[in-house]
Amino acid sequence: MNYHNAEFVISAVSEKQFLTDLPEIVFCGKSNVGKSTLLNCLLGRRSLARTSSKPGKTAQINYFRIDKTCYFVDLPGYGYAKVSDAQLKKWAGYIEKYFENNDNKALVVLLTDMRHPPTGLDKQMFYTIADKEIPYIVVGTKLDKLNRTEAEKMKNFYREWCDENGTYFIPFSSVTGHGKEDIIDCIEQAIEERSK
Ligand SMILES: Nc1nc2c(ncn2[C@@H]2O[C@H](COP(=O)(O)OP(=O)(O)OP(=O)(O)O)[C@@H](O)[C@H]2O)c(=O)[nH]1
Ligand SMILES: [Mg+2]
Repeated sequence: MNYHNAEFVISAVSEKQFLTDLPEIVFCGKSNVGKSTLLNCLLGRRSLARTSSKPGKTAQINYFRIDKTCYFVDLPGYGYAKVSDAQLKKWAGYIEKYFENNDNKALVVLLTDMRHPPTGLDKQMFYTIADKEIPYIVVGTKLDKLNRTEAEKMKNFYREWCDENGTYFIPFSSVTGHGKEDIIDCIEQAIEERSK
């Protein structure tokens, strides 16, 4: 798959706008964890998906078509307290609707900030996905912000946690690109599985 052949398709705000014609790779995790940044890094683009140092940047379900083969789907982040309850409810509603039809979901990439253990909301999201029997992996972002000792400690923690939950952990840094190839391998494998 040629990751450079990527285009933004739609910011969906209602069920009617959800796309269903290609397999989907879904990026999901709390606000500010680095979903849009990871997506740009995989695509080798600086700002195809808009990023921000302020949480709450991605407010719709954004679809990017990759090489006419699959969609990368950038979900709004959860857990950001400064957004109004009404807005949070709206996002939760989109996400719930989005996971109602899982026919095309090839892989969910669950992101978590490697500096911390998963939050309650992270766990809730992870278990929800696991229940739906969609293949998923956990990616720990911001590895570059940890020193070597902390990085080893958190890698071991997450590996163990993922083992217990029947999934695979990949530490990642958008600054060094660490983990990018591993994530790409998982995506390629998931798409291959889907097309069997
Ligand atoms: N140092 C470092 N910074 C990162 C990394 N990944 C993301 N960031 C930074 O974290 C901030 C948030 O990144 P985004 O990609 O916008 O986060 P998001 O998960 O899409 O956030 P929402 O759209 O609000 O849900 C930005 O300032 C990024 O530059 C990483 O691996 N290392
Ligand atoms: Mg975003």
